[in-house]
Formats: sequence, structure tokens, C-alpha cells
Amino acid sequence: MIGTRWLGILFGSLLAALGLVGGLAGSAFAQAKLPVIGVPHDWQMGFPASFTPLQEHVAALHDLLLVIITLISLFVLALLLYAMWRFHASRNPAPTVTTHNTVLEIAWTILPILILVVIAIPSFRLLYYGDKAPDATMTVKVTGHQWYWQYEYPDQGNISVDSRILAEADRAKLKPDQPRQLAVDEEMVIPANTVVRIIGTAADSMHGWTVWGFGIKKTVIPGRLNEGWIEVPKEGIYFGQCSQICGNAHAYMPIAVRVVSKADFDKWAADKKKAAGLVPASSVASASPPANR
Ligand SMILES: [Cu+2]
Repeated sequence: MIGTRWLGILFGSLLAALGLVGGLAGSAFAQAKLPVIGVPHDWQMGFPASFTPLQEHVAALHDLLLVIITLISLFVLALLLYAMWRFHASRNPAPTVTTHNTVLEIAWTILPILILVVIAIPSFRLLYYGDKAPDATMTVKVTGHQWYWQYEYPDQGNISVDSRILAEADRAKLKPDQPRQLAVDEEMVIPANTVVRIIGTAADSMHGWTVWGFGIKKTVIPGRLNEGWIEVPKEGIYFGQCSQICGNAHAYMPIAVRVVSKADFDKWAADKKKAAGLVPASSVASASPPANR
């Protein structure tokens, strides 16, 4: 017979297990016109669609945890209802004085441990999977500023792009198919099907470089470099927002990523290099002055 005190202990340990579960879970315009892919839609529930392998793994772990959490919650609910019914004063006028049950106590210690191990294995695997990309093809350095983003490309001659939100009138004129408050003047441009290492830092306050559906949410911190990676198979335009309260224009530093073919990326990078005066002077005699320097 399960006493109410034991139920209290059981409930407490299950709540602790749930807390741990929660802690571990927790979680273009171009040469050719690109589709706007990574935007929220009306009546969406759950995660955004997965656009990178990393986000697919995040969604899979979330689904596993959801099943485990649901089963635990239903089990606890059933125990509570049973205890309320079975041990009601009218049905149980003389309460038992039993205080220990060794088998039960071992069971409610061992079972939560096993559940946590089952959760910890895929959780840690995912943490390390998203942590670093040893085989990255290229690197983009993301710097958060108050209040815009800067993208530098050390593998492309250190070209640099400042990315600022478009005023609504400009967006309607220049990028009407992109959502207001998310369209920027210059997107971060990366090639599709390429492992891109993201290193992030900040110039002033902390910012958060987060793109929905990419599975990446990097808090960028002045004086530090944080690393992550993305690989986006599908060409298109994706959006995100700063996810670290960083000051009074925090809401106005959206992130836009333009994923293009490798050929288009090379062309874009070459144009940027030329504009920044990063190719031999003889071949750019008529180049305009550096745009971003
Ligand atoms: Cu910010």
C-alpha cells in the first residue's frame, strides 16, 4: 500500500526529474530572386521547420522528451487521483502506520536515474554535435553591435558586411516580398550545402544571433568568441532576431541570411572584394572606394 508521505516523496523526485528534463532540453535579393523560406506563418505551433541538420536533431530530441515527459506526467496524475480516491477519510478511516518499503524506495530512486540516463545520452550527443564543426569549409564572423549585425568573411579576404533593418518605406519599395521588421539592407550571404563555421562576438553589449529553423542560438559577448555551425541545403532567404536583450533598439536588429548557390556566392564575394579594394589595383582601376571600411 502506498502511503501519502511516499507519494509526496515520489511526486517530489518526479518533479525534480522533470526539472532536469527541462534543463537538458533547454532550448534576397540576388542575381536570381530567391524564395523567402524562413519566416513564421499564421497558426504555427511547435518549432519552426528544420532548415539545417542541427535543427532536425534538436526537433528529434524534443519529440523524444515530449513523449517521456507526457508519460511521467500521466503516471503522476494517475497516482494522485488514485491516492485522492483510495485514501479519502471516508474510505480509509484508520490510516496505516507503515513508514518504509525498501523495494519501493529503491525503485523510485533507480527508475528516475535510468530515465535521466536515457535522456542524457542523446542530449550530450546533440550538444557536442552542435558545438563545433571540425570540417567547416568556410567561416563567417558575426559581430553584434548596438543595433545591427556585422558579418566578416576571413576566407574571402576579410570582406565585411553591415546588416541593418530596412525602414518600412524602404522595405515596401526594395523588398516587398520580405516581412516588415525583418528585412535588412544587406543579408548575410552563404553558399548552400556548405558547412559554415559561425564565430560570434559583440562590440558593445551582449547580443544573441538566432535564426529560426537553423538550430543555432549563439549568445555573442564582448571580448569572447563563441562558435557554432550551420549547413543549409536549400537556397532561399531565412530570418531570425537578436535574442539577448541588448538595449533600446534590441527589437530592430533582425537577422537575414541569404543562402545562394556556390557560384552565386563566389560572384557575390568577388564583387564585395572588388568594392572593398581587396583585389590587385591593376584589375580594379575603376573600382569604387571601399564600401564597408
Ligand atoms: Cu542585440
